[in-house]
Amino acid sequence: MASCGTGTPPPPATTATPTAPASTPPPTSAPALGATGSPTPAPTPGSSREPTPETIPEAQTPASEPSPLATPATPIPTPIPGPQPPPTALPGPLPPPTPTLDPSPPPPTSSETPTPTPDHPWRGELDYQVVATHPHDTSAFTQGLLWSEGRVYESTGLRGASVLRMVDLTTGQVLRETAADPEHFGEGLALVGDRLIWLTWQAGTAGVYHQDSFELLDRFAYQGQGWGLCHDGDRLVMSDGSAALFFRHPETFALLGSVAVTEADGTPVDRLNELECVGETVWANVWLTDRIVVIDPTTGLVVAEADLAGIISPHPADADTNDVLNGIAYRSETGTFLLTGKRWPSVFEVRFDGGP
Ligand SMILES: [Ca+2]
Repeated sequence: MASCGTGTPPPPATTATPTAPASTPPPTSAPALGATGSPTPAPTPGSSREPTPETIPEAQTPASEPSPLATPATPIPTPIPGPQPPPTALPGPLPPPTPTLDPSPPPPTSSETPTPTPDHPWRGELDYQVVATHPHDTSAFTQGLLWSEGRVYESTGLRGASVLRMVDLTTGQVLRETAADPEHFGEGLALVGDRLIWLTWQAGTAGVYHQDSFELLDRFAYQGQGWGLCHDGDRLVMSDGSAALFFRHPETFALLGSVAVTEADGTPVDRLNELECVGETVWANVWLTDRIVVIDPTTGLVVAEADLAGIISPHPADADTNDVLNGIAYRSETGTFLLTGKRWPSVFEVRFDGGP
């Protein structure tokens, strides 16, 4: 499981790159300045809050492997009136299909508006309490976050600065770290057994690292973009910035299927980002917002949501629109969640009313 573990924590690495722990601000429940739980409207071009492509890559280009919900990048050109080409001969026997490493995902498994089920009834908006505030490296452009065996595992983005880290929660000290290829932009992170799987945004490759040594053990190739990743104990669940979740084999990374994620009224929930598998649900950050959605992966239905707009003040995104809420890790032994954001000064430990 990506989120739980009771074994003995590994000893601190001698090769660790210590990072000065950030000071720990007091827990706060003050409202955020200007933040809302609603999706952030597109920034005004030229404004100081306009995300830059370099630091908000997810908005830069469409996925090379369009998701079932993706919008075509260019409009279909209107045919120009004029002489028509001669009729094309009827096609002959088609060549056998060429197998691909990672075929396009199948269409969403449900074509009807999903409805809450007795197993996953609508839970509404979740209230929460901050039970602890921990330091977070304000240079960490957080893309993936998980908890295992008493440690935080975090992956960060930005080309030339993407790292995979083992971090002490209470001090913020980096206990072990490895860097991505400078050409790679790090993305989501999941744990399968003792192997960490770390996505890249556009490079189509995921690194497989030993949880303790951070030794690079393997690589998986995939098509399309990598955003969030979590392991539900059976399958990997992956996001690509669209309103779809993709399921992959935890050992081979083979694509197993996908599901369209929607609100109760059928509206697609776009921009799914960092993920956390919690029991039979998938929790997801919605990029550029303070909203976390709880998804039933069997139907794609959002069964609950949380508005974290008030968890930090001043809100880092008010100073830099890139610095949004992103990072969910579940501590199964305490039933609490660790939540942070890109270059946020704190990791907030939160308990949601009613439990996970
Ligand atoms: Ca996570």
